[in-house]
Amino acid sequence: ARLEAELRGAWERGEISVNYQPILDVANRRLVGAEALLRWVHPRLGVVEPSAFVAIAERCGVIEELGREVLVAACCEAKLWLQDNPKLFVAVNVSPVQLRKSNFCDQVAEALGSSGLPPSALHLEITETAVLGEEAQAAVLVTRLRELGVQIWLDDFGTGFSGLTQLRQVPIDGVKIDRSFVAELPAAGDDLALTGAIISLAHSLGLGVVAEGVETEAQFDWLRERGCDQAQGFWLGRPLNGEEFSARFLGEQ
Ligand code: G
Ligand code: G
Ligand code: MN
Ligand code: NA
Repeated sequence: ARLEAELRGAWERGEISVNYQPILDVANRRLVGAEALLRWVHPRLGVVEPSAFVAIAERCGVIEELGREVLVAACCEAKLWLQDNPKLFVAVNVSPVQLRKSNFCDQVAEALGSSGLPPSALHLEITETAVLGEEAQAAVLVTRLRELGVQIWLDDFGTGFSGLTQLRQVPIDGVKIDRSFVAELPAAGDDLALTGAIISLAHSLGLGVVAEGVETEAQFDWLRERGCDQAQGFWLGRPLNGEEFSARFLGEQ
């Protein structure tokens, strides 16, 4: 309850910021975009991971405000990148709680409008579990969002026990393979077969594939051989604040 109280107003107090983790093209290792990730530096506890506070923010409703702030901040940051590399995108995580709000589409349009970011440079990451069992409603919302020109990617793919065929009625642009699958690569076993199957099936449906949590060169090589499109992970680059990200990745290619 204390953490919950402290979470209210944490953004306004400047304790929460947005970091950016690079996403690279697997074939040539060039930067294609970045995922926006929250970071809370708590005055007493130090860094609190999003895995520890996003759930609290969802429970107490703070996620709505926080989600809007992240969207605007990420769009403004990405707008700066485009001066240097007009093809980059920013990927923003969207909580199921945000998705269920009737004004979410308007929030996205507002963030695009106020930042001047071209819609095609914004990818929204929605989780598999947010869609599961609600495919029809999800399809309507995703269609509206895509009409704005943004891309929709399914995050944490593989953890929700859905099949891609089950999700076919939701018009997404691609899937992000959950890092728990990537962690098992390239050792032989079920995950090996599963990850390869996800890539093949996604491609056969015309979807893009991003592998998350790439921590070793061997994992990266395996993914490249399988034709995975994009990858992110500590081996390729850690999340950085906006300034560090620009210094490290822009103006170099
Ligand atoms: O950085 P970390 O591994 O702790 O992130 C854990 C989770 O927090 C991830 O599932 C990630 O999607 C989520 N997360 C990070 N930033 C955001 C955000 O801006 N909004 C939402 N809804 N989730 C986020
Ligand atoms: O669920 P989501 O994909 O949004 O989660 C992203 C989270 O994964 C971020 O919190 C980020 O810090 C974390 N992450 C990114 N790369 C790696 C990695 O290579 N290994 C591990 N363990 N976590 C990672
Ligand atoms: Mn994500
Ligand atoms: Na994920």
